[in-house]
Amino acid sequence: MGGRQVTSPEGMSWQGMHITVAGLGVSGISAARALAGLGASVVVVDGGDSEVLREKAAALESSLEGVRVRLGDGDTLPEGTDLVVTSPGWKPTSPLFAAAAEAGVDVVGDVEIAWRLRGPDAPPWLAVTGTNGKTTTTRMLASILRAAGLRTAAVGNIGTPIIDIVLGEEAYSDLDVLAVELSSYQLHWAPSLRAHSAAVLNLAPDHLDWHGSMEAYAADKGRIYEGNRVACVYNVADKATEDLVREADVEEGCRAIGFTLGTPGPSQLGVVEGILVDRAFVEDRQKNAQELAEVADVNPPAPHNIANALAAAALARAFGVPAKAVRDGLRAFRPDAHRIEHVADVDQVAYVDDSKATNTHAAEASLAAYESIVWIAGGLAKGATFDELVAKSAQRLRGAVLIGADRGLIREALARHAPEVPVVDLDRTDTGAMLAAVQEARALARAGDTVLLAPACASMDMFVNYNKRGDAFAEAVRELRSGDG
Ligand code: UMA
Repeated sequence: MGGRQVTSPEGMSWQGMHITVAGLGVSGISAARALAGLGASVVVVDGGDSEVLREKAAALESSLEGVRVRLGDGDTLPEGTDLVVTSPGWKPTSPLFAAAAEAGVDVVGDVEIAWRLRGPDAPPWLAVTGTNGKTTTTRMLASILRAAGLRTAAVGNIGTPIIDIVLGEEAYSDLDVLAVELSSYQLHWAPSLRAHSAAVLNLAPDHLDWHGSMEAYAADKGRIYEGNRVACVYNVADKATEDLVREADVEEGCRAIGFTLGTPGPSQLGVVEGILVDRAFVEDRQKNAQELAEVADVNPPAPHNIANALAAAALARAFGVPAKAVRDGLRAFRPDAHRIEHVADVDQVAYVDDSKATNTHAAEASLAAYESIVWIAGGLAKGATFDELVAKSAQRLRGAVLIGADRGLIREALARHAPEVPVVDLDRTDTGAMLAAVQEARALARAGDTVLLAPACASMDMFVNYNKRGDAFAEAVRELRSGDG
């Protein structure tokens, strides 16, 4: 069983191995470069065959010996493959993996390869997953670690493939610790990963077409706790995350640490009178608590984001970071563009861009952060339903302005659960539609309200991506202001 033997967890030789890399995206290119650099013979396969992919293929093949790319066929296993290294987006049911199973060849992901390549003196990994908030939490964690004077990098699903760091120019062994964002896809394909400590922020149905069921999705998220050494961080308000800790097989002495927006119990971090406090990593936690930061230090101080900050603080504290560095790191943290980004105030109305809220869970968290909202929503629904979101948010809505292909679904949910809320249904998909939406929102808003772009939908019906959608919103708000001028 050549396939099985070569994938033994540690210390294997890659020289002369025949590796098939599935996907010519960010992860696939990183894996192919690394493995060819180690002497493996690599074939990258991709089901797509676009101009862009052809250019990427030519660049990869010409820059490295030992790499070939096959476009337009992602299903057939190349002859003689010893191991398949997949990109995260490939579903477990892909025909390529059925062919690999048939041939007795293992399939692993790029994160698994990074773990196996990490070397004996490698810095520990602090890992973050969850349905929402993982990128922000990972970045907050990195900010806190830096404030403590530690050398770190934020990697993984956040956009930098972990292999690039493990084999990268900045010597990996010079880093003290990694802040790693992991998606459920990556966790599925990384069976030997063992983090120092890990957090699951929350669990709501997502990516079910990939995983097949909620149970399979939760099980893959739960893998992040396997073999943790110091702390398994869970969300007290989300019992499913605590259940995953209970089911995990961890190292002796590893602790379950909860985070809560309420008063923390022993072994928890929480909030008391506007202060983030730690009752987990203190002497005599039955009696003592350590002040970490003020709620106002969290940017922005919306409830779900305070939860993110507590999770990041828990992981940092598990790594021994002092309380002051938690405060300094949170203060230094700047959220990504288009994530509850305050664009401007016009006529005492705040305009906030959360274009990144591309699903209903993210939109719900963002709507929960404001008291009186004119909501700009709509786009591509990706099979989602909006009843729960609208029912939960109805009492906060001053009005709604709907854009995009699937806006009818949101309009119907509003009619069912918030019939008194005024709705403007914009039947436009042209480039000026966002300006029209912002103008309609302004007409509905009163002083003290927030006009919130939290579409609960993907953007591709009208924009290249959610960044461009957010840019269009900010541009429209600027036009409002200059109109005032
Ligand atoms: N492809 C096929 N067949 C398939 C699926 C994909 O041929 O069945 C090909 C595509 O034509 C494409 C390539 O595979 O050329 C893309 O692979 P990929 O979708 O795995 O994407 P990467 O470019 O490798 O990016 C991945 C993550 N993408 C996904 O998980 C979908 C990135 O997360 C991540 O930043 C990157 O690795 C580095 O680790 C993005 C994401 O959307 C941001 N993640 C999801 C999320 O956060 O919700 C999980």
